[in-house]
Amino acid sequence: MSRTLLIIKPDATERNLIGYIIDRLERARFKIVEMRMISLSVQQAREFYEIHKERPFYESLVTFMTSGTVVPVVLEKDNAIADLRALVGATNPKEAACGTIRYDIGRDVQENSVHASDSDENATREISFFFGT
Ligand code: 3AN
Repeated sequence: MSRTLLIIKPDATERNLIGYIIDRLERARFKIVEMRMISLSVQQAREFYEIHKERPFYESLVTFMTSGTVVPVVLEKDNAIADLRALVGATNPKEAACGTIRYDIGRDVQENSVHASDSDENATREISFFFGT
C-alpha cells in the first residue's frame, strides 16, 4: 500500500463537487485516510507551490488557490501515486483523457479541479504539509 495526496481545488468546492470527487475516488478503490476543509493563506499557497515560483502562472495560481475552500485528502491504495495521476488526467482538461476527473469537471489549465502528488517524494512532503504525518 502507498499513500498520495489529492486536493479538491476552489473551482470544485464552489460548484459543490466535493461529494462527487470523493465518490469517484472511492469507486476507484482509494481508501480515504485523512481529509480536511481549509482556506489556504497566501503564504501557505506560496509555500505549497514553491516548486513553481519561477513559472509565469505562479502568482495567479496562488490567488486562485486562496480564493475559496480547498479539501486536502490523503489516499491509500496499491500504486496510489500513479493510479491517482491516471484518474485525475492531464493538467489541461482539454487534453485530459476521456473518463478522467479533469476531463469531466476541469474548467481550464489553472482551474482544473484537483491536485494530485506526482512522485513519492512530493507525496510525502505534501501529506506532511497538510497533516504533519
Ligand atoms: P499538475 O497539477 O497536473 O501536476 P503542474 O504541477 O505542472 O500540473 O502545475 C501545478 C498547477 O499549476 C496545475 N494543477 C494548475 O492549476 C497550474 N498550472 C499549470 N500550468 C499552468 C498554466 N500554463 N497556466 C495556469 N496555471 C497552470
